[in-house]
Amino acid sequence: LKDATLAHEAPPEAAAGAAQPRPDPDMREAILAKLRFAVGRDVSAARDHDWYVATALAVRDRVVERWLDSIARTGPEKKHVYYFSLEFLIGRLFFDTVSNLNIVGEVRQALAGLGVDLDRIRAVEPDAALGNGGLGRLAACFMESLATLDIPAFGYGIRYDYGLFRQAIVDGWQHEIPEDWLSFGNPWEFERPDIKYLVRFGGSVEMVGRPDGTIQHIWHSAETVVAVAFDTPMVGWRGRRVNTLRLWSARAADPLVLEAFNRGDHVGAVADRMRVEAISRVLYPSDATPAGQELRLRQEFFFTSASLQDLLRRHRERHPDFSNLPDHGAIQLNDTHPAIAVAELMRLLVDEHNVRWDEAWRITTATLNYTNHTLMPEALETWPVELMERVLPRHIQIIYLINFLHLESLAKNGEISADLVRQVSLIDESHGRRVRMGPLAFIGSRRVNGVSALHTELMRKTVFSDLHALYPDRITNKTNGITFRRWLLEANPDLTRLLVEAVGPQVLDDAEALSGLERVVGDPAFRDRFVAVRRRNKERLAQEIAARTGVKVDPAALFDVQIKRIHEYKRQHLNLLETAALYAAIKAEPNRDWTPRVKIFAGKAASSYVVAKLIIKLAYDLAQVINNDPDVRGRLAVAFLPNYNVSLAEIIIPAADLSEQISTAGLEASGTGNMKLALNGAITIGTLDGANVEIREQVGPENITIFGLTAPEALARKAEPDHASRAIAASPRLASVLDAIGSGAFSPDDPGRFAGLVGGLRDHDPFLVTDDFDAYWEAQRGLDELWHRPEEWWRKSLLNVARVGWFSSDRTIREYAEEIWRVPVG
Ligand code: GPU
Repeated sequence: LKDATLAHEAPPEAAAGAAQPRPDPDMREAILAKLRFAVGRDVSAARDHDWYVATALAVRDRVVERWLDSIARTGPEKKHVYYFSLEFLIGRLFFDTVSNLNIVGEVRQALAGLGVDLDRIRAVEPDAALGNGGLGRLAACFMESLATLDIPAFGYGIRYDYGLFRQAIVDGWQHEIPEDWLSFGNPWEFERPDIKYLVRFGGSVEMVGRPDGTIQHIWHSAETVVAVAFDTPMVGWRGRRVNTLRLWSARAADPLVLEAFNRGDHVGAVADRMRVEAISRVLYPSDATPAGQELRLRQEFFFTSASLQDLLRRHRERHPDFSNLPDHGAIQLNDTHPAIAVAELMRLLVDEHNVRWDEAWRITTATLNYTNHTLMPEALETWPVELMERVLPRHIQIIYLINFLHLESLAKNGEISADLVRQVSLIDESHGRRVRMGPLAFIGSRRVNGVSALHTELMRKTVFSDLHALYPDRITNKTNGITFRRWLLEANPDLTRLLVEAVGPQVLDDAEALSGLERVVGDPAFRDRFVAVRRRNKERLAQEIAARTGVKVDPAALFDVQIKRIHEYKRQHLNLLETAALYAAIKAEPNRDWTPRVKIFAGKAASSYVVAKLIIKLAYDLAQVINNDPDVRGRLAVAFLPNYNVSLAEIIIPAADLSEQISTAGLEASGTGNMKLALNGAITIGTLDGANVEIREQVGPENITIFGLTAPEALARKAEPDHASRAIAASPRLASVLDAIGSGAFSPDDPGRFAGLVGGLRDHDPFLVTDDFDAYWEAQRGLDELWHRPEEWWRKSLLNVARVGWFSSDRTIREYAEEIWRVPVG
């Protein structure tokens, strides 16, 4: 068992019974050879980036061996999982790969022998930020767990030239800078020029009668785009299996042909080419709010069609027909972004492969599955019928037919009211005619899942209640999870080493083994070491804060962390109101024994989301006043860290004492940052929302701070028209903090800056910030007191680490495998 633990990272004395890595001359030679012959640099001239690429390529060779071996070992006969997702928020791959292959020590030593520091060169790698937030990161965690569990799988998505924008904060305002992540090349991807498919758009549909009386539909498309495959190996823990992430890039169909078409119009020909290649140019930066633009629909169809063609081709190479497709493949639709798969799979089977409609429907609904990630009505995707007719004329026909048959089957099962038709029809007639992608995905799928227990229950009771009544077995819950390899072993190696020592190396393979920690929570020596590890992590974060913002913070203070996309429903502004109120309270009673706190925020706002950008500005303005006020120095500081991404999360999470999960109950489908923070020892302050509910069940109610309205209470409260004014009238503290912010106390350069934000809270407050304010304030003060009893605080913190093993994405994927995909788990 070579490198059985993280021993390769540890000094020899810390390695609990594990063998030390042998110095490996091969790795050194491999790196040198790559530097010379692949990078084209001499050792004397090599810079960090050259070393990074050379090392990545040397490591990649090891990956490729296992990759080819995985493919050979599996064979195309075995059932495959196909994870369709418009987003894969991967982050960096170099250290993840080295760590999962268990060669950290080997690589570190080889580089050290060449005078190169592993940690310096790993920081050179740009994040692969092909996603916005939780949904995209979940897809990345799932790819890792699929490989870890030895499940043959493909991830399918888009190879965006530009990932999620880089966030710069200029005077408190967010600016978006293009994320040109491929500009220095990408050593992890393999272009596959031979794996390409034609994806068509527009035009018209001709109907031709066949001799047997059926009708054939011939789609005369107006535009053809080529989808070219780029494959990235996805390495599982201990390199057990390597799966493929296949991302499609859009290319114009033969540019020469195009040019001939546009004879004499060189500029027009190039412009057409730009329009085609725009499909894979950039990730839409909105999180949970549909962009609604034609380019987005083109992206969705582009990758869905290419992926379906790819897997159908592979099936046909082995089988005479598609009748057994569901036995050989299970497709998971990550939200409705690939929901057009329902119509496209039907089209491919019926129009291109001459499968009978009923048989095609049986195959489709036995192969597809759909994960829902939000209940917020404004976030549910719909497409104008008129747009779909223009972009996908054949698909709209298929959707109409699916809808007709669906409504007809209801009629057969009893009387059907106009009301029920309105509820379950795939066409929404209420705001112009629109195709509802959620119901389309629901009807076309074998299983439909939510991402936490509460979310799934609300799916059954709210958005999908009518469809649930018709198909009571279809909805199932699969509570989200996170990969412990990235979020514990890689992000927090010191804590990992301590855990291995305390509970044994099996914790590296089995997250539930963390429960062994229960035995040592009362051991003061262990606790001191735990606190010392956290202290080092906090020092590192303090350095990062100083480097990024200039704010100096004390690592001994309570690090209070809210890191996630900026959204009104996530309520960063509730946290900011509490910050301003705490500032006022400290100034009013400067001699009290206040718990020193650092309020740490990070997150991006969608570029068009004006209120979210104003919330960032509010954090910044509060920081300016608070951090420069000597009256509160050492007791309260505020930092907004720019450009939150996976790599920054890896630094913040191991250093967080308090995890803010304060969404309006009923609105956060799950949350996954909540799991990462608890795993690293943060105590959660949160509402009974999403997976917080299950975190409470796992860690015990005494080890989490829950406050505020529950989901049913929130729903009822929102319906009371004067709820906000009553909440404000009942809370002098809230009233005064709203007055201060609203009148410009924190924005003297523009006193009216936050008047609209505060006015919105006074008038509507749809996210119940005012209603939950007092409960939140009280909960925070309870935590202040707890911080003064460190023994109790660290006991709770440790129990969080001990009890969150269930949130491993290995558990989640095992559940998908058993119940939804019906594939064996290795
Ligand atoms: N989520 Br819909 C996104 O990140 N983007 C989206 O477009 C939609 C949902 C998130 C949920 O907000 C979060 O609660 C959940 O944990 C995550 O998906 C993964 O399921």
